[in-house]
Amino acid sequence: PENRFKRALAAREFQVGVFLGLIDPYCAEIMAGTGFDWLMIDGEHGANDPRSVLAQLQAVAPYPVSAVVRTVDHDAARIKQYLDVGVQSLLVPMVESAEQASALVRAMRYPPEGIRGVGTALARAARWNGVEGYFTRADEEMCLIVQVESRAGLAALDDILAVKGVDGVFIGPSDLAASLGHLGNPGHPEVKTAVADALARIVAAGRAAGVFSADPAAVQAYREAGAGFIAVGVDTLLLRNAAVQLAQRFKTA
Ligand code: 3PY
Repeated sequence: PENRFKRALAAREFQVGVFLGLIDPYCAEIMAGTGFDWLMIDGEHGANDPRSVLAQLQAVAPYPVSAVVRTVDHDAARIKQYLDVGVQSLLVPMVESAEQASALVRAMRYPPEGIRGVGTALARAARWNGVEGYFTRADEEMCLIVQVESRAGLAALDDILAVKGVDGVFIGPSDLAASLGHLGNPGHPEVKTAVADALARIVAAGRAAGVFSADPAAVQAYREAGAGFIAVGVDTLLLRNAAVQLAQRFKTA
């Protein structure tokens, strides 16, 4: 099936999203109906696996929202399992070289372009069942977003942007802050300047630029710097903040 997220990024349609860390299809379905353009199912900091990711993909499928899955690492075998359950858009953390980006592009494609193993799992047996030219079509609809979030990643950004098959680059301000010596302070001016500069370089290279920020002023600044897809919150924090506010409102002194 057509990858709506890939098309939206290529068409420069601004995509506002939210991170899902609650590891649950019930929560994912609630978030799918809230108006966000994309949801990031977090397999890096959330304890997801292919089964929990599949359950969330199924939960959000009826809604007009795109699902992006973040992997815990660059492992091609793990990526294969995600693709086999139907994931089409991957966000891969801590990419620091063109070699790493190329290896990810290959992991998402069948031979001869890539190394993806050929199986008869869900993606092929159900979603693409009976579709003419499956192998080529499946490759074409893959969307790879690499995450640059370290000093080394920034230094390699131009090389990474030159890798064919990288649809976009997502800047991780929290890890970048840590790497730049400002652990816990993604709002530090040095970090914000580095993020905005990276976003502008990504756009200048003709790729989609993405970033996370829960600070509305920073979201605006990053949008002005060229970010085409931004995650503006996390379900865990949204739940907690709403619950704390409600409790405080009715708590007797
Ligand atoms: C980061 O900020 O480091 C991320 O990974 C995205 O929030």
